[in-house]
Amino acid sequence: NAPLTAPNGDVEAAAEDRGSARVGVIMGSQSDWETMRHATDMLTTLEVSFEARIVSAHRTPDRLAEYARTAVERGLSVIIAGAGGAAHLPGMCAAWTRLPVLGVPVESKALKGMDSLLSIVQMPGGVPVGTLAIGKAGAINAALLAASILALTDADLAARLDTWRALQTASVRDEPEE
Ligand code: RP5
Repeated sequence: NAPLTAPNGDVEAAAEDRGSARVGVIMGSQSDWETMRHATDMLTTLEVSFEARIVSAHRTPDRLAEYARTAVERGLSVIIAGAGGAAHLPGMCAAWTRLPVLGVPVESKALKGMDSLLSIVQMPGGVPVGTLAIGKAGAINAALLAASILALTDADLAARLDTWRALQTASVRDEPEE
């Protein structure tokens, strides 16, 4: 599958490409896109097809239920969910689907993302959300983890992931530069 990208950062544009996406990237608000675009950038780099949508657990609860309940039948394999503050999105998404859900705590203004992190990570036993770091690093790693999951059954993607990791390793200098 060709990667489905949001070339101009337009979440809705990416959403229009729904159909062949393997990873669903959802976020609670347009304001989360600045963080979550790092996940979609990495998916694009690894040539993993995705869709990006705004789905709020609080403001659009019916949209969330519809999205998560139909995720399997629409062909998604992994969902990456980013939210900030009272970040119920990943947990509520996980309640509606058996797909692996990777949660990205978006950095909030008031509490710097600690609220987001604790909201996402402290799921009760029985409804797992794989929780990543706060902010950009978490978004990047969510994409890499999604790719690792898909690579278990996709040799071409596994090779691309190995190459990306090797390039990262090769880019690290032996000594610091002045
Ligand atoms: C959460 O509230 C969103 O995930 C976002 O991180 C936060 C703030 O949303 P906005 O007020 O910017 O729309 O639901």
